[in-house]
Amino acid sequence: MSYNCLNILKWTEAQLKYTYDVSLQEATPQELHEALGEAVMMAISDNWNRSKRTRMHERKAYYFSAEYLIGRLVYSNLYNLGILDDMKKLFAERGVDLAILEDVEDAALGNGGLGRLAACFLDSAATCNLPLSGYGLRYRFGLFKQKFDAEGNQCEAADDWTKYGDPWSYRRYNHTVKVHFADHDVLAVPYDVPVIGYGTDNINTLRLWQCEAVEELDFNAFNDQDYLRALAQKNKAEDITRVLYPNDSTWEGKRLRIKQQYLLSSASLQDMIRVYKNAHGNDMTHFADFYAVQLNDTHPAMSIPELIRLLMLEGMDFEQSFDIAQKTFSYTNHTVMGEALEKWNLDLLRSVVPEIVDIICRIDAKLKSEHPNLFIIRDNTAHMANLSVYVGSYVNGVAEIHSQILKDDCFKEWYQVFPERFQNKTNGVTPRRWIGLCNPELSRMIHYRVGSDFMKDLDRLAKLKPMIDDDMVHQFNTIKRQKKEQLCAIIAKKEGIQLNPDFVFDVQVKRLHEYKRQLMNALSIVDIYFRLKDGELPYFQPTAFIFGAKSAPGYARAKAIIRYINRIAKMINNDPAVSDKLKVVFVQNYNCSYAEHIIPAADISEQISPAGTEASGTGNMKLMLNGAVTLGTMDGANVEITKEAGIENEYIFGATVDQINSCRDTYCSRDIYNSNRYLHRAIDTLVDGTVPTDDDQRELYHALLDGASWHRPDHYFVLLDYASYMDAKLQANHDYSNRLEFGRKCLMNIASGAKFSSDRTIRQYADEIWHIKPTQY
Ligand code: 26Q
Repeated sequence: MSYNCLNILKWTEAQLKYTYDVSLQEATPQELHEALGEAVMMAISDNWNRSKRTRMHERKAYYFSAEYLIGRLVYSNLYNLGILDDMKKLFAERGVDLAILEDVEDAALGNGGLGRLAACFLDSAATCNLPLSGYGLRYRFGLFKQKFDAEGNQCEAADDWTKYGDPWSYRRYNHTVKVHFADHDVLAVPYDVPVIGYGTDNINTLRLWQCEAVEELDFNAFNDQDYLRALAQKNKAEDITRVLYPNDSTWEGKRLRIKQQYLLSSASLQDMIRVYKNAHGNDMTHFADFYAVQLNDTHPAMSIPELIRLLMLEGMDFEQSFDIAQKTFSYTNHTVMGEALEKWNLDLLRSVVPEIVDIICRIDAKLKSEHPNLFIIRDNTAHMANLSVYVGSYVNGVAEIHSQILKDDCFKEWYQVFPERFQNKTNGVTPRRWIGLCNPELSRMIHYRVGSDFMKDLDRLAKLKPMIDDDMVHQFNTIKRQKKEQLCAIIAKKEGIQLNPDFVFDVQVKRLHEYKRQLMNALSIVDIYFRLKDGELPYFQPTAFIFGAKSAPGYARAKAIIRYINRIAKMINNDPAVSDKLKVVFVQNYNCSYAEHIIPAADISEQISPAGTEASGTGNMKLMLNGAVTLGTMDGANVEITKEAGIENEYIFGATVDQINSCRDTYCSRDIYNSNRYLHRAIDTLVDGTVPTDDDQRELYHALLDGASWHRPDHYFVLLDYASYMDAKLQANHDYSNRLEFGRKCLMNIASGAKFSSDRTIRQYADEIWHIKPTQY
């Protein structure tokens, strides 16, 4: 079925009239967004309902995730419906530029990679007609909004993303469930978000739970004290889904976090059991025949004991319930770093969800009786990753190298006992948002060459390879230049900094973390700056270094790195001696929508974590697909990107996993500091007053050279990799001067990007883990 754009336009106008009493031309961006959203929701309702009904009796998969970083939905929904251009035209004819919707806020119900991956997976499953539903949490406040103050500090503001409403979800109060905690019962109310497939009538569902109090306020029935108590109860319930935890790489053992996780787990499973009974009756023994559940890291791992508990309430015994749970669940690991692994103190856990602790203890006892060398509980602490490996069908890493490290290292003992459970599923990104939507100019160029709808079949990209010639390179370079101009306008408006589109755009956009080594990038820029001033780099191609990153609000070192980069940016941007060679900009509030502008404009993609630390990375894939070359280490998906595109088309540097492991014990960063005068000079700017220095920056300096109580010196090997990093960086810069050759490398990246479509990833999950098939319409 195709959609009638004129109807959608008419409904939008009607909504605007009766809700806000404004015309299309008078509407604010937020009003227009509300009205257009409601009109689209009406237009898709038949298809959405049909998709649900068709699936009733099929085997299905469910994605359980505490985060969905879905970003702005209005453009991607119109895009996937195939009506974005037509709607733009219709609005333009009436004097309204749909670009005003750029002012609409992102739905940032996630921190970074893991949350965005969940969103890409939903898009791909819907597009591939796969019966996959998402369950998550509807946080009142998403990831904080970021600004920088005059000193370059990150300042956080609440992200009140539903302030003007949320046209993309329906509240389904009739499917509300009760969730029990030690201190109170609460209601979980579902909000359904349609997940619109591209080039298909299929529409899947993302169901997000919002927590509410059980008791409705009854003004007459209460005396004053009861009234206040009831209000306090209401707040206490609503607190549970009040805010997304802004940590993305360190685990925090907070009580409220347990409540979030249990709410997600229990509500989703109760909902699944209701659906199961509707379709298959009250005999729960076939639950695992119809449902597969994927745990997005261990955040929803309490689902495992919760399903066992719920099945036992249905009359099954522990062994039977365990068996069903084991068949139902699979677990995706997203990190190898110890500090990110969830470990709950049992007393804390018991004080919130006592029934769950009893079941975890039974599971642990069973494990220890079968495999005395393995454990879930140790030192009165429950290790959620171990629980997820034991009571699951499969466990997977998110890139080849990461999955190998899981087997060799993190889960070594587990791999010996359960080798058949371990799999790899290399991440991917949805080409709809990350090429089609954000780079229509490039999409047109590709479409013209490879024909058909490559958006649905990214394998067609490979057809470009034999066609790459000077003509295509010129065309690509022209498009890249256009995307840079567009980004320059946005950065000028948002940051007040004018960049030159003739510069090389060198981009590092991702969460801020020491392991991602934004500091190494910054040091190299300071180094280049000094060398330029000394006249040592006569052939340096003018470069704009662009950063985008949020730090966890409590992560002092990460915040110090942001401040340092902002200060070197200020120094460099204000120095007329380098103004025609160097610019540095750290954009504020990097998010999905900002990414959609930055990524298509990038020439160089910085993916510079020490080998063995970045599980996969997905920004690297988005940048590759938009024709940036990777300046990176042999880490995460960089390894596979390099394999696909050819090492001659990337800039690979640094120690490998094996090299890092074999030098770990003897590594001395200070020796390198003393022997590399360039690096020495750059590092000194952390403390010598070249830029305003503070205690936290002095602490960064000492962390690199002396270590701290909790880490050895230079825990992430900045100094170890520095020289080869600088070589690779200058080589890429030099190569840029041959625009034909450089453009050819960029095109080789695009032409080699097919593997990194999340369509490929999700089909592998469907085939090799969930055992589900596309729905036939
Ligand atoms: C845990 C407990 C308490 C509060 C927060 C958290 C928490 C939240 C989010 C811990 C970790 C995360 C997110 C992790 C993440 O985004 N990992 C990234 O996942 C990507 C998708 O697989 C990979 O590409 C990245 O390499 C990986 O860092």
